[in-house]
Amino acid sequence: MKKVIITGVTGQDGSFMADYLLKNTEHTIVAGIRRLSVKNHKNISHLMSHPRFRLIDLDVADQANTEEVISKEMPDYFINFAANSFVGVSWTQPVNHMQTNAMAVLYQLEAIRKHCPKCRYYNAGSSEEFGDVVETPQSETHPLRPRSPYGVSKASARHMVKVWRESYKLFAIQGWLFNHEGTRRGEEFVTRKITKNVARIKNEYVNGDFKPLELGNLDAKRDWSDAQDFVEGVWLMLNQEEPKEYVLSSNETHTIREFIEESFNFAGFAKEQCHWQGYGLNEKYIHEGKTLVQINPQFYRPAEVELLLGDSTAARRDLNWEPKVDFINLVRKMVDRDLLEY
Ligand code: F7E
Repeated sequence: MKKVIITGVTGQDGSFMADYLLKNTEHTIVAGIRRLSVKNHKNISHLMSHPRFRLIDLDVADQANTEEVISKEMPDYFINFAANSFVGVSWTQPVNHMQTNAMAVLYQLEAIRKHCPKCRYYNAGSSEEFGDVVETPQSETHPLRPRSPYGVSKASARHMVKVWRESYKLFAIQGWLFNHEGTRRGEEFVTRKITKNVARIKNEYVNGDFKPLELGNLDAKRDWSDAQDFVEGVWLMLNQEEPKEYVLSSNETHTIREFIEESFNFAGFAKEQCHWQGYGLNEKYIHEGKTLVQINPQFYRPAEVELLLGDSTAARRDLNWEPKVDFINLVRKMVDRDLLEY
């Protein structure tokens, strides 16, 4: 029986990883949690009484705390999902993003190097590191060209992981995960914002009085998958013989506009009965004369990653991994849950 420290366990990826490992392995999960006066344990409440799951205080931005936890726990695996993961806010909190997403990785690598160099380490990397892409699709060989402070923080963490792996022979890796979503996705990310608002509008529509969903750039293209498929890919990556990094992606790309159309469609606003009207800031999505979606320029970003399309051929071949949920079933799953919970 081995010990796995997971950070960011109250978030989408950390909680799905804990579920996956408790179900598929005999390992003990030590969940590093940042102390908050108001707890955010919704995604892990079902795990609290599990005999192989326990919480510890761990603030990844605190070097002393990180070293103390790693030296005391001596984990076999350390999976770092703690991050400031919202790209949109990284322009207003760039220092915080560098501290949480990059410096924290340095603290972890140093503590592992000093106290438990046999520990297998994973840091959450991102397709945002590719930024303004020069090749499509993007595979492991695509250059790092970040477009946001968030992208910079993840790219710098990647360089550190590589240098620590090569200098100290650590099993330290950082996969490139394209967008991954699901029913535990934070409500500020575009997919969940859409499915939550579709559920709200569906319920309010009957009274005829509802506020339209407000969004920014509808033309950005993303490669979306199910987060539950990705935690399996991360675990496979961590258990190879040699430490090698892979892209995880669906290998399909869709616009925000398509996500909107499919979401409303599942909620009963048939695509054939809706239409787009106007251009730019005046563009609207209309159903029977009523505006379902409109643009609010506040949701545009100072610099946008316009197109992401992954090529996960290598992971599919070497790790025998492939995503089980495709785009349309991901949308359906998220809309169904939000309609049920509204
Ligand atoms: O934006 C556009 C926005 O915030 C997707 C994170 O998990 O994946 C995620 O980063 C797109 C962008 O995710 C709104 O401009 C339009 O083009 O859902 P998002 P993201 O920035 O792609 C990567 C792989 C990560 O690593 C990140 O941690 O949607 N968009 N209107 C909007 N986005 C938001 N959030 N809100 C809008 O109203």
